[in-house]
Amino acid sequence: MTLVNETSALLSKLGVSAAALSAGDLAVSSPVTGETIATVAQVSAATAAKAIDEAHAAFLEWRKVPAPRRGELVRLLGEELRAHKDELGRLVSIEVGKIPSEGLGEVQEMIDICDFAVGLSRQLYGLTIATERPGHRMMETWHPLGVVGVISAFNFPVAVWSWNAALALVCGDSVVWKPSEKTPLTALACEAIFARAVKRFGDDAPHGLLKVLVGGADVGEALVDHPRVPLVSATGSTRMGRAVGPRLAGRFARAVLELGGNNAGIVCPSADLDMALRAIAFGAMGTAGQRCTTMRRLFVHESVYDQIVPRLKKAYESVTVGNPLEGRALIGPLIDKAAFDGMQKALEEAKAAGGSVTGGVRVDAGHAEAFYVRPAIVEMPSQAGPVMEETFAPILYVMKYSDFDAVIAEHNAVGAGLSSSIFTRDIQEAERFLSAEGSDCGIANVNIGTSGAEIGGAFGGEKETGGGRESGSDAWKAYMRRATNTVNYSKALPLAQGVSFDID
Ligand code: UN1
Repeated sequence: MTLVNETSALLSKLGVSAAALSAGDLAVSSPVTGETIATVAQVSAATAAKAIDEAHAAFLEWRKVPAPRRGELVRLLGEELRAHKDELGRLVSIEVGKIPSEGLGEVQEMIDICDFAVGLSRQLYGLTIATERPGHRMMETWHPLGVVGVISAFNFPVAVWSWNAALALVCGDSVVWKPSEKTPLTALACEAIFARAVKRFGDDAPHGLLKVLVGGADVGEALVDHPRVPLVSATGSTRMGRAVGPRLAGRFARAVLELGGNNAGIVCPSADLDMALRAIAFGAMGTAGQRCTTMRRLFVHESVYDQIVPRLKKAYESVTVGNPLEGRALIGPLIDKAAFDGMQKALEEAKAAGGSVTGGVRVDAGHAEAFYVRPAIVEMPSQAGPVMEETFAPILYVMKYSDFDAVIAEHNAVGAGLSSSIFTRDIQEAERFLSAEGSDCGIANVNIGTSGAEIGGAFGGEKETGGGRESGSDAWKAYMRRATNTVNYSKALPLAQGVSFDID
């Protein structure tokens, strides 16, 4: 079966009509072969504004539905995702080039966040607070916020939406989603899956609870500027975040930003080297380096450098790169030519800065417009040049260290502070890495790599990563507004000493 036919068959099983695949002028190509697999319709900024108004009307109804009942809708969404996991996972593989286990893994993250949010729908707790006033009670109440705008990136085309949507829905919000222009098909599939859940749920889910807006930058801007969108959760590049953040701040709207990651690992003298090697290989090469949590920098203690780096190079040279839809490739393609060019540019800069490059060359998979590349490992004399920047491709910069304090400082010296890990069996090193003077990232791990964060923890980072938090822990609070309520059940109204009003 051709890729076009398979895509169409998958989408029809998922509930998207074949007509949608040739409905407009946005060409969707699969990075697996580089061929165009659909041309879908895009909405205008005016249509986007209308959709936001409809989502706002839906919010006004949805906020009145009790939270545990809202949780039931998300439970049904989780069921539908379970039932369609294979198809949606395969579609992710076709649209972004993930290997099958990663395409399915992404859908599993969606299922997991649904389960989490269902539980959360009965746990949107506020505190009861001791008041200084006699005969009073003080408490906090969490209320639905409004329309939540979601802007997602190509690399997690469905999971990021679900981390936001599952929470937003149990919190009583409606959702307007602008997926990456590179991945509209998986977004249309999610819309259809959600529609099935709504159908099973019943009439108390208002029309317009989820709007998917396929479109360009003007649609993103419509979402960012619309006064009825109190929160925009945007995942993507730091450059995108720099454009979105100030515009939201300008109208006092909230932002959940998940931006770049220039994540590092540190291998200490006492590390279990086999374990470290496996974790580094997975974290640095997995998803062809196109995760925000990809390991991009590695600091290795000089005493173990020669035991680990040659083995790592061997793994880089032998890993199978190829078509993720057939065979046993562990690394699929880059998303497009721009990604390949960006990688080559970074490697040239690294060489100019004294780096020694292994790998990084294009792999011929028989498709002129598909960009497969052997992952690159670059031994650097110091942390300089392209090492300071996130390049969204499989490049691991390796540096030697000798002093623990100095390596922590180097680790923290880059702009993005998303994920980090240390490999050590020395408890003092491990604890110092996790302490206030250790890693400055939103995710800090011991003896496990930088990627593969579970949905139960709050996902996000610091500094140029945007400071946002999605998914687990208390991330839900960003999707609600808090009121502090004070109730006076006494017969008196205490005012400041010496203050009284003549009201007779
Ligand atoms: C991302 O790359 O945008 O921790 C998210 C991970 C995944 C999420 C990555 N659970 O690698």
